[in-house]
Amino acid sequence: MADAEQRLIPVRNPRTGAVDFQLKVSPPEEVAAKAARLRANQKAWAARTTAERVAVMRRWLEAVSRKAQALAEADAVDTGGCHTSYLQGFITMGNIGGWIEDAEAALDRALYEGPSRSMPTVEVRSQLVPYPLVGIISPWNAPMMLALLDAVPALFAGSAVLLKPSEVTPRFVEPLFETVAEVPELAAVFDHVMGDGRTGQDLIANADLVCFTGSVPTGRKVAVACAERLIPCFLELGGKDPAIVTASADLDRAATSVLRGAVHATGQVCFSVERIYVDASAHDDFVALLVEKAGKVRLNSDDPRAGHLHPFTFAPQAEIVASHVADAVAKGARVLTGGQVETIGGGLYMRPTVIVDVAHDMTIMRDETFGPILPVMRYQTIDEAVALANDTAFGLTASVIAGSEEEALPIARRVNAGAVFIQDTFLTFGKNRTVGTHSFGWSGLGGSRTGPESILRFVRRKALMTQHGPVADILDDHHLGKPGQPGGAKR
Ligand code: TXE
Repeated sequence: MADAEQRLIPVRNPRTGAVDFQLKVSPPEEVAAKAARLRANQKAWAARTTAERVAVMRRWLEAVSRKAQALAEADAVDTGGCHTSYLQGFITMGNIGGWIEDAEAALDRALYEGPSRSMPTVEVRSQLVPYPLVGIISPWNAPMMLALLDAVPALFAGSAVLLKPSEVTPRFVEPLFETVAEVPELAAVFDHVMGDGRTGQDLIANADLVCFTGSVPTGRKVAVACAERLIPCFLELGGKDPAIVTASADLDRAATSVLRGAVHATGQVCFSVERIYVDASAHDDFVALLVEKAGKVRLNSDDPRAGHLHPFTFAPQAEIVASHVADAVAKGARVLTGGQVETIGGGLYMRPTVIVDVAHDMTIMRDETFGPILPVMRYQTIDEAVALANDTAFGLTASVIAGSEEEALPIARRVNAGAVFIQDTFLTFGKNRTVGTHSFGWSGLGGSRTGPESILRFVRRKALMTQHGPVADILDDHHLGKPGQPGGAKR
């Protein structure tokens, strides 16, 4: 296709507000051609043993470690200089390195070889067959991490991967795929296409399985498109994650933890704390501590590596956050600190925003805000706290901070969320390859993206079944087995 015909998407720099990047959209025929290339190459990738794939990924890990700095810099330009951006090199290395250690065992544990328990003369052998082409549609927050979270286990499982990153944060893609190009066996099965939702739909039209991270409305469209094709999709959507602080909690510790959990990455994290419920007797002291600590948080407007909060990565997000604050104020809430979108050097910033006198008829307590907001609401009883925490369409994570783990655990067990953090917030990274979780409500759909399950999502389990006994005769009344025997017909 001639350059003149190529669709371009202007990309805004979150720190300056200037358009300093033009994204070249992959036309549908390019998406189809890349998908066909990956699909053809995937056969050889799947035919390798897991140990052989691990050896290839080890070389990729070395390439990533040589480029860790450039990857972090690109991710930081994309996001506006998020703390997590500067850790991207290490996070990616941890992701690849972790699966190097765990992939073989996780896949082996899914295999069965032995007699059938219901038909003892039948021997069963399982075989894991990777989905040929996994399509990944990723969002603008933590752009590199969320692009690779699903891609890496899919590659270890033996799938090929075609990634479509968010059109808002495309700069990390070039250095990332330079590392991929250093490992030809990997480049044969891992590629990317660029564009917006249209390209996302083109990707779905070519994939055998889709992993999506992003908003609920777009997640619905992705699910519908996958349903039309009858291919599996795994959705990681938003959250409105609650934190409960009980009367006996160490309030200083609680305020420190809740503040970080709510404002890290300017609150642009799916598992950010977005609602805080505090026992009425501790409410005022807790709020005072929160305001004091929030006042010490600095913007990184002067230097992306200094300060704590970066600008909004996606300019429209600032409007969403401001509208939630305005709705709360209009309904009687009070903003104690922050609350204003500040334009500094072209970037849009907001300081930690502590809001009290909030209620559940306010948008800020119902919809994902995705900003540095700390709406605090008092409760009278633990039953009320649990009811408020569960009064949501979402259920990604939650936190309970009490006087002791013994006090917090029974509360945590009653909260509807895929992971509940006890005596702290923001512990999602602790799950990684250790434990799988299922999101509640609108926060997700499909198997877990953490724990051993996360790699098993990319394989179909096939059974090879050998009959070692006599074959059943249709003319025999008991050909389905004798009543009461294993496998026997029930009368
Ligand atoms: O999401 P979108 P965005 C929430 C957060 C934020 C909102 C919007 O509240 O304000 O989502 O963020 C691609 N078919 N979260 O704009 O629109 C799009 O190109 C196929 C929660 O990032 O969902 C991008 O690559 N694909 C969250 C990806 O979908 C389509 C993470 C995500 O875009 C498409 C980020 C379509 N019709 C935002 N339309 C979390 N859970 O972490 C768009 N896309």
